[in-house]
Amino acid sequence: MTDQIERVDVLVSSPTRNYVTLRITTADGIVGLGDATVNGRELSVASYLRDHVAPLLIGTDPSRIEDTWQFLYRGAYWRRGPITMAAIGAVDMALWDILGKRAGLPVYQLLGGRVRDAVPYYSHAFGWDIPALLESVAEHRELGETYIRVQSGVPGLDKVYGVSKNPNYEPAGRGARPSEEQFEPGVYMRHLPKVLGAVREQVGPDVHLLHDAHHRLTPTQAARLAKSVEEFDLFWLEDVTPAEDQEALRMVRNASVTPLAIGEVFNTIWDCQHLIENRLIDYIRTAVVHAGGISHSRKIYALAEVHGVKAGPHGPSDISPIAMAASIHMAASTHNWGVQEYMGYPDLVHEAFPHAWSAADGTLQPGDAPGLGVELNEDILTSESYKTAYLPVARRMDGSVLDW
Ligand code: CS2
Ligand code: MG
Repeated sequence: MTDQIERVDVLVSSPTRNYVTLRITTADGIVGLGDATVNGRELSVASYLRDHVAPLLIGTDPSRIEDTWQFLYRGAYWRRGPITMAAIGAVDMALWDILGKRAGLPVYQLLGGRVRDAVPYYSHAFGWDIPALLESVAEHRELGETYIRVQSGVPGLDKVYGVSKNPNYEPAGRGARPSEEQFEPGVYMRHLPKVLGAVREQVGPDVHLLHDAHHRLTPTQAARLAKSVEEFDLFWLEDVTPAEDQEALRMVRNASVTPLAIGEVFNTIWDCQHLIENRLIDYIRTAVVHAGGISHSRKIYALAEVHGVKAGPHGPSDISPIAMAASIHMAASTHNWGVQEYMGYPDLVHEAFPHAWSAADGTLQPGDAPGLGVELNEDILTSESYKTAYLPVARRMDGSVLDW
């Protein structure tokens, strides 16, 4: 076969932060790219790909995308989990990229064509106090954004998720050990309604506001918080409890009509199934890279569509522009779409991964380059080597570990 897979490379690099990139090359020279980045565990995915996946792909037919997915998922015997599913996700993205390039079509066309003219995104406004947050929100409004996530500092806490002194917020700190942060739910829960009230007053009723509680509350605390912010009409309240305790959300659902989003730490449809089938959420947050790629994400979104749930994929700067491309192609062609998270990237990341997709005035466009429409700048990627970095660990004031 002239179009079989001839070469598989795994590139681990760190243009401002660590990324794991899979490159599959066919015998007739077509290159497919996939993102395999799992923030803080990049080397594990790189090894899974290099040691257990790449050798199995050599000589196979890249057009057998679903069969390759099933082979890598079921053939490993041990399944699910962020490392396995990011590795499979990267292969899947790369094979769709190759198919698009061979067909001369952008991936969204292969997925059924456009269902929307532009893909709305939300980015991150944050500030250590309410005045600083309001200033940040105003800056995002000036960019034409109509979906804005708002995160603020909490009085008495010197570090809080989602708030940074660096405009390019990267939660993973470089170093041999994770940093530790203290957090106390009570003071946060009392402060959030003041924050959201001030933002809602500034932007008016038509701007979509989002907030990420980042896994930290008990079910009862989550129910109380969701009820306390109902009047501010959030687009969604995210990760209000640890996602794996899915039945917990029924308490939140019963207490409030604040829309709920969860799932960025999920990696298969089976993780999402209970929440979706019981309509315990409004938006499913799985990212294409972490949930087995395009092929598996399509199945999650289809299950969601049946139950009135929409996609709202995770899209921080710790998924690479390749996975962002895949997500935007899916967003352009998936009916039940809520909003795409898009934090933006430092200039060096855009230079390391030249891409056809674009962001402007609060919306994203996939571009019409064949495949995913992303290239690699190998000079940058080879000059910026991996640097050990970990996401923080949170502890309560009594020293016990809390979800960060
Ligand atoms: C956050 C992420 O964007 C979000 O919704 O939950 O920033 C998350 O903290 C990071 O992706 C973790 O690497
Ligand atoms: Mg989140």
